[in-house]
Amino acid sequence: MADLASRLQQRVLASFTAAYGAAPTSLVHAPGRVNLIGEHTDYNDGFVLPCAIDFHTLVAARPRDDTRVRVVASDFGDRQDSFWLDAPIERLSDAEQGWANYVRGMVQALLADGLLLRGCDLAVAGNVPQGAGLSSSAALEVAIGQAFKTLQGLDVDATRLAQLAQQAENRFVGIQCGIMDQLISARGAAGHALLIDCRSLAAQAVHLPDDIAVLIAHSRVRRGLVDSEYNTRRQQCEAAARHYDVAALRDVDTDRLLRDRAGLDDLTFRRARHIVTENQRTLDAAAALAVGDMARMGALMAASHASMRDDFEITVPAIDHLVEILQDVIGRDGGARMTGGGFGGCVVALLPESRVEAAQAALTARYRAPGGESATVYICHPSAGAGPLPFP
Ligand code: GAF
Repeated sequence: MADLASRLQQRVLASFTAAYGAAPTSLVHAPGRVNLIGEHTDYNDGFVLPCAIDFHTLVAARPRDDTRVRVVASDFGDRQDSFWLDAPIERLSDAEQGWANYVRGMVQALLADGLLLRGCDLAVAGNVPQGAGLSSSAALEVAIGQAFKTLQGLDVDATRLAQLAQQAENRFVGIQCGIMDQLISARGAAGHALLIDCRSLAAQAVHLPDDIAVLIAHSRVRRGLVDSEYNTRRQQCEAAARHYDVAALRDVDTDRLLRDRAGLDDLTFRRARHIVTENQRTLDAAAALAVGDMARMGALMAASHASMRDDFEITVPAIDHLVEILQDVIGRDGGARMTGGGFGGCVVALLPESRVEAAQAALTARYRAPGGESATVYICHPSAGAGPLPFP
């Protein structure tokens, strides 16, 4: 992993120098994330338990004397974008320069927050797998914010940076995501998951047992429906909150869910049941993990997956199969479930390090995506959130 990080560092520095003919003056990073449990609960003001992973977006930066921002993207064939801080920042077409909208959106959010920005030259490179549901876009937004913060010494804390990154995504890019991905990218803690209360944004670090590996298996199923279905799920949750007459489903407990169900159609009830039970599972999971009770953690992960499959209906058959294979290998020593927005993407497993090889072998033998691909497996380490990197 250290090799991967240093290769990434060399790549971003080389891109910067090739594009601008000078060396950068600072280097920052922001990580991707994997969510251990608590899915679709963030925009219901609920609880999530993600950890930042050791796959990152790096930004090399150098200040300019004017108000221009130039950016080169190493991961997109060194394509460049450029705009001015004192002119309206336009949204570009996704087909042409989709990546640049995350940069533009973050800068726009910083400006809208009243921060005085100076121009700069930026180079971006990342190794967070793209389109896998591991939050490569949140890592990019947070890394851009961190680059301005580091270059200019901006007085903006990690939580505010995450909120501005979420605004960039909601208002500029146009995805109505919750706060989880940006918050864990900004505030992750090495060796820990964070139990985040998405209403107060308070976070409690939960140590992962030392001999437990975090395995991510990418199903290689494209997350095709995720944007439209994501927005539909949000609307269904809002409709359920209106039925229960609460600000958000966070305010409904399991007793009330059943007691005041009358008049709610079956589909909306099942959506609400996922959120209400998932919030409780997330709190229980944080408690189980904290004492190293992996059997309980595994049971909660299994129940979370079943709820996403049957009530929230965001899994697909290939993902369900991937989870079953991992659950077979892991037994009661840990667990597995789909992670992220759904409709493809990745499965996360917590398992004893001694079982990682067996899990990999089982996936190779038993799993094929509908297109015939094998799963891609990443072994991750819970990592620190965004910040400056020592300059080489
Ligand atoms: C996506 C969103 F961006 C998050 O805010 C969260 O809702 C997640 O899906 C589902 O838990 O990653």
